[in-house]
Amino acid sequence: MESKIKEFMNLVKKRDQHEPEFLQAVQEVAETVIPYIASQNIYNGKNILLRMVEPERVLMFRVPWIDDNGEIVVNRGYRIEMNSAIGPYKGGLRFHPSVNLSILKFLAFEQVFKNALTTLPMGGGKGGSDFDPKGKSDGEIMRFCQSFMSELFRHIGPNTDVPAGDIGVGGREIGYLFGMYKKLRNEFTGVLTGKGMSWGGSLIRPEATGYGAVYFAQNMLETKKDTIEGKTVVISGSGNVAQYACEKATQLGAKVVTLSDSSGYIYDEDGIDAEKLAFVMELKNIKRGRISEYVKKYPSAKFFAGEKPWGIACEAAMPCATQNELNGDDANTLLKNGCIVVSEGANMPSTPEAIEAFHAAKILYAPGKASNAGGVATSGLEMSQNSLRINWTREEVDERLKKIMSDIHDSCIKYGRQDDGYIDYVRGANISGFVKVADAMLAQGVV
Ligand code: NDP
Ligand code: 2IT
Repeated sequence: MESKIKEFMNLVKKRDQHEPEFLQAVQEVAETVIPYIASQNIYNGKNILLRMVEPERVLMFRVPWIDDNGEIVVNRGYRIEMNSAIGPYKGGLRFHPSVNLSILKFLAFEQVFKNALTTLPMGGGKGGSDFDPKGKSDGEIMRFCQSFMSELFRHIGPNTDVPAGDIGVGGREIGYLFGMYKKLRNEFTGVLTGKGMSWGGSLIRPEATGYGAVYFAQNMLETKKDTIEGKTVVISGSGNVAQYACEKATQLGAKVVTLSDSSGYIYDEDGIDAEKLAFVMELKNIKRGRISEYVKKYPSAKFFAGEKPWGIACEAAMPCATQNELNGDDANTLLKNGCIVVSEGANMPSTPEAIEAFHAAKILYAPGKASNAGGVATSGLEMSQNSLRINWTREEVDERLKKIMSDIHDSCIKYGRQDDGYIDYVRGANISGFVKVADAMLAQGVV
């Protein structure tokens, strides 16, 4: 089996040797899915995984725009249309200076499995730009989004490819992107998700990723007849996912003690309650400030510049910032300090060494493609509401979200339970997502 996996990875490495994040994401899937394929006659010998690692289409384009000083700036735009076997391409847009082909291909690849897990009919895609939104004026953000969409509009559509937000892309950016799409196409359709409530958005979509990751942690803890109530939670990030993970964990009786950004983390021993979180939301979403400012408002909290929060003792950890933000040493520190559950809000935040440590210690560990699927699932619910031209209530969407997270948890158990009862959620999520997409690909022939 080892040699089969190696042989497969060598093929991928030969083509994509300069894409480390993509290779990392593929390696994890290959290790779990190739042994499964070998045990199933219907998938064996069909090169399905080889077809899955090749995007159906990669779009790369120039995004020229004019900054507030009148200078012409040129960024690079991308959309990876990875797999449409079970539905239109679906996945977010990331605006961050680190964005490149490797990062977007890893995200698009993970998205294919994640979207399949949601039980909704969505294929996988991802896109974005190396544009850095930090320090830009509203006008600059708008002009950039308009230029980006003036190329992307010809490739997307409600039945073709439906982008949404990710790092650096929230409600404001989706608004500017939607406005330009509507103008160019002269069509009001559900082409993007994460829209505002008065123009086709869904209640609970802003909350969905963070809420879903906490619901998933609850589902995992239930297998041990435990709950999140009373637990100390360490969260990284302070953006969309981190904020709503903090909100839901607190509502369910946990104590969240950290948040972070790329400059460092804050530790609030007393817990980040609803009032403090409201301050963070205004600071990050409206004033677009830095998390370090938290300690000016709440002086009993501490700010640790340039550090990550994984050294703080906790029972639950939720990495909600970015890929590879939690390494093997961090994982060992968390374990030493008594962490028993890790629910990833970000995509691929734990390195392979960290995952190995969690598995060796047999703690509850959920990979992002399972535990953060609530965001895209609720995007799927937004698409349904747009097609039906109706709006569901907050309670209705939240109930559906909870049910989807619990169904994802069930599918992880179905394919991830080991002989000793331990649930390998990585294996469970990868095989379950694979089966759904592979069956559709087999039915549709070699295309
Ligand atoms: P936001 O842009 O709202 O927030 C991102 C947060 O992560 C910020 O606090 C940011 O800090 C921090 N961060 C970003 N890049 C880095 C970095 N290189 N090093 C350290 N910190 C960093 O994004 P989201 O909250 O939407 O996304 C967070 C994660 O969740 C991503 O991995 C995303 O792919 C994933 N995700 C998002 C979903 C969604 O619906 N939005 C759905 C599923 C997954 P700073 O401000 O300093 O950059
Ligand atoms: O990584 C993700 O799942 C997202 N950024 C959300 C994608 C979406 O289409 O809602």
